[in-house]
Amino acid sequence: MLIKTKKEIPSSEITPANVYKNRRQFLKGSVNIAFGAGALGAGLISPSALAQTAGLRGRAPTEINLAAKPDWLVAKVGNRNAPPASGPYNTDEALTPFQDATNYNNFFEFGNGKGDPASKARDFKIDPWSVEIAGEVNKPGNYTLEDILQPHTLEERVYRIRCVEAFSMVIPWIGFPLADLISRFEPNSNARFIEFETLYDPEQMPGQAARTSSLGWPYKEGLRMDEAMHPLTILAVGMYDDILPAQNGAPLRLVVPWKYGFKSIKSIVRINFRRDMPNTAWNDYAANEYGFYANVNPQVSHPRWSQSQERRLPSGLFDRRIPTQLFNGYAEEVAHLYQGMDLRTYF
Ligand SMILES: Nc1nc2c(c(=O)[nH]1)N[C@H]1C(S)=C(S)[C@@H](COP(=O)(O)O)O[C@H]1N2
Ligand SMILES: [Mo]
Repeated sequence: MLIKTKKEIPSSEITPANVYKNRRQFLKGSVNIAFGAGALGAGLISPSALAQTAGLRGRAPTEINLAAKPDWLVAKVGNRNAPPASGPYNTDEALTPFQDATNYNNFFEFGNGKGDPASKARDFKIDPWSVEIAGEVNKPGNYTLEDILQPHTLEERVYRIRCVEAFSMVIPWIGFPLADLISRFEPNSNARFIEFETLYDPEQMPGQAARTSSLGWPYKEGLRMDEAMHPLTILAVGMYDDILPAQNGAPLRLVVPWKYGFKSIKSIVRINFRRDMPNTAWNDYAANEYGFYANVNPQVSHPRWSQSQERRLPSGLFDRRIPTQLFNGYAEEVAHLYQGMDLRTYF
């Protein structure tokens, strides 16, 4: 179990600047691997293998990518509840170092390379930010981020995240149950699904303007209502004791730990309650490869690679491969949601 402290990390424990810079060079020179193209071949040497920050959350505050950090949001993230010690809401597996979690990202709005989000989202603007609540609800409208977050008490959730490309991390998110937000806006009895949308802003998000991009924008995701109401499903506004960096989905993202990472949509601007199952970005792109459910399942291969193992970051000189667990290790909590469903058909 990691001991959680709120004290300042001594500067001696922060990654030395030269190591940090070397790593940036390294990432810049790395080959871009598009989503799905050779999932297991993507073995970058982890920055932290060089920096050896294992077990530390330490970093300089300036490393966070954002045009500005709203004071009220920083204060709110700092005032969260103490986390429950362990159990499904908090794995005690070693955290992925901050450096890896923020420099090896999928956020195709900022480019196809794993290092693109970190380098191209430096000045991402999250202030002002608003979220539209739409569809089958009693209280639709445009709400400021402050209105959205105001009644919710934040807590830490240390979850595994497993990408469909077969890498995984352990990340300490800060957020609140999506269920609490849903009940506030009072969905009516027609609401059977929820659809989420990411910001569309090609001026800030070069991947949306690029002709090389094959995804449709805005990025969309969706959940069945019972999945959305499950207590493991959270909206996150922070990670590693701070607000979210741009590359991880600032200022507000979904985290659904038992599903492949692409369900955990970043930088949300719209939440739409629907009668019918929504289209989703990756399913529209390749329906035979990326399903709506996308539950982590070692038995159901992606058409182009096995899902039986995963590469746990940080990887050092050699990849650390571990077996993938059904529902990413959350089967006890969520398997009942899919009772009677053929998980091969509804992948
Ligand atoms: N809007 C948006 N959300 C997104 C993505 C994306 O490209 N755009 N990538 C997804 C994928 S494939 C993964 S694995 C996770 C990665 O989250 P992380 O970078 O915080 O680890 O974000 C998901 N959310
Ligand atoms: Mo992913």
